[in-house]
Amino acid sequence: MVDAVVSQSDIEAYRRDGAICLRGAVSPRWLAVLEAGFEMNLSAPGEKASIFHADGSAFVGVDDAENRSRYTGRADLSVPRFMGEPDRWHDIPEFRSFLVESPVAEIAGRLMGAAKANLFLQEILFKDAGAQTPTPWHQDMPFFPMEGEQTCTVWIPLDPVIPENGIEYAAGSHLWGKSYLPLDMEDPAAHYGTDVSGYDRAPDIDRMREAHRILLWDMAPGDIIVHHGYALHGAPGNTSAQRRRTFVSRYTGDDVRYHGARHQRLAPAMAHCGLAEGAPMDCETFPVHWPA
Ligand SMILES: O=C(O)CCC(=O)C(=O)O
Repeated sequence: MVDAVVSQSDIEAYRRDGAICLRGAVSPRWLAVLEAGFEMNLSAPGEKASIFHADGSAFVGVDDAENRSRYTGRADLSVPRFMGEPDRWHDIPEFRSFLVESPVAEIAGRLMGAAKANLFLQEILFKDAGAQTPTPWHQDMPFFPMEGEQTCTVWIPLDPVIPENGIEYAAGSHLWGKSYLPLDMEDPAAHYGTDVSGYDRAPDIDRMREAHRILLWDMAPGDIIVHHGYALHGAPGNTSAQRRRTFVSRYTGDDVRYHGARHQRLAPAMAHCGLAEGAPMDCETFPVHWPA
């Protein structure tokens, strides 16, 4: 990572657009560490992995009892797939050392304008060449059992990113004052949770692209994106000939409070954090990674 971390103009661009691409933010040394961890994760998916095959069949990790019955496919790691898995930093040392020792949490904290950054979630997202599963337009916050403004995701691709395998943002959407219904990524006709009050339906950005400033960056390994928890974003299926491996870490700042009660699906997975409704995020499950 670079020493300067983030400049004042980076902070201003992040505040204005809700997403920023920082060039060359991860050093070759840290990239090699992440690559080693990623290969370990890919070759041995854990019990929380979700795997979607190009033919539409899917496999969800064994601990997901609620959803297991909805899927007919089995994991076949030899065919194009979209795979995600959360929180392997607990058992993959390379992920842990990157999160704890690199300036990634500091970058998040400074962009959020926070005095601290708690790691909320670490994930890998792997889109094989030809894996057609899109990520529909969404905000992250409605999926998460918390409230507040200082939340962000650091999106770190380990492969070149081009429009055919990239991620895009509606600039400024984090300032619209909206919270969009968290659609089920695997079945966008459904949605997570039973309490839909307070949510709007997300606008169909793809049908009105000219009405928005869409942010979409070509990226080289080492470049990263940081996006706000309320930034509206989506990613098409990977129609390119190259796979796209992305390491993702998500952070909360000072103003975020735990609110598990309104989440029917995600909160139970986080219930072990032991936080009371309305509590600050500080706990073993969401450790403060910056300042160290
Ligand atoms: O990488 C992708 O395809 C989607 C990522 C995303 O939506 C996120 O990290 O919040």
